[in-house]
Amino acid sequence: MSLERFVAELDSFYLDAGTSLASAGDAAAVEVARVEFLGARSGRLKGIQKTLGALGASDKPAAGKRFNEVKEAIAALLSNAQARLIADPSDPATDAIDISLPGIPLRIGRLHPITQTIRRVEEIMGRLGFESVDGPEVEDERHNFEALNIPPEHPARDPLDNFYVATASRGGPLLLRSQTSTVQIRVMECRKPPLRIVSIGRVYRPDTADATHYPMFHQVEGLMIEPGTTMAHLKSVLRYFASSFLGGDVRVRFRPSFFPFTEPSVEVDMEWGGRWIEMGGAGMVDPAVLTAVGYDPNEVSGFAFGLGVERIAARRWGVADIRDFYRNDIRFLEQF
Ligand code: FA5
Repeated sequence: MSLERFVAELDSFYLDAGTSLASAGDAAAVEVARVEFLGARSGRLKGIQKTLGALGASDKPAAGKRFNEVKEAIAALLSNAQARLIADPSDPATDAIDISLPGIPLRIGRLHPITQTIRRVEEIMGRLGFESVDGPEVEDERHNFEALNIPPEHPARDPLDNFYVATASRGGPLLLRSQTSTVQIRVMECRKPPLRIVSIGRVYRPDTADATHYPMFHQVEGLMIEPGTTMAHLKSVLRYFASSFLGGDVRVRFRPSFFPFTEPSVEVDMEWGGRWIEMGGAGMVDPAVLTAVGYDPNEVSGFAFGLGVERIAARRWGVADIRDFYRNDIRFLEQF
């Protein structure tokens, strides 16, 4: 056989195979074309390959080169045709994606239980007229201690009991606030009574983590300043809060205590499984604190409280260890 004849056969093969593959409308037609042109046993390309042997030795290199070019070109057209059909999901004859199958359901996200608790506390306190306000997490010593009547020698200011950060050039040392009582001062500094606010946010203490402690936790601070406010108002508000948040049957106990910025002061305990758990501190705002922010203690009085958010959340849902809130185990978090 001559080289010209061999090349002419290859060209007509290329034309026929290309036309068939381009016009194949479904996967079955592509397969028929594949077998006809490229089939390993009796495909047309196989037949042409066999005639290579009949060429003269000097024609073989050029013929072989041309043969390989055509073979590769047709292989490319074949995979294009297959890809084109798979990409067309409206063709039921292909094994393309079945658009009638139900989809994979998306996992619905939800709010973290601590976020849910914060929103619920704000909602309950809002019913009593307490407005929600925010304060900074990086504080100066004035708002975290001094204005709250906590003098420099007080053990609560020990550097080992606080997370001090870089010393500010003008305002003195800065620290991650150890309590939300800072916000009482920030609000009273720029507003006049009457006041009813709650402030919920993160606080930081170098406490060792255990079932009831974490080095970062949240507090709910409440503050009410109005003429004639008494300890009875404090008890009523905390009882209302506890029964709204935890259920009507929850028992609340006030235990005498001491905080430098309240007088008298109490610890607020709630009953849980036959035991009393400390949920927070509270008291009547100390007259020295009122004076320091420019209020007249003869005209107004008020109460303040600070509750641990993780503890009330744990009590509400029966979580035995507050560290579970921060383990990020989806199986735990999914339950809320
Ligand atoms: C205070 O922080 C006061 N500022 C509360 C206060 C506010 C008193 C207003 C008077 C008036 P205490 O340090 O006791 O108080 O903390 C309050 C609550 O925070 C605790 O009862 C507890 O529920 C929670 N708490 C304290 N430390 C941790 C901790 N490491 N992890 C989780 N919760 C904590």
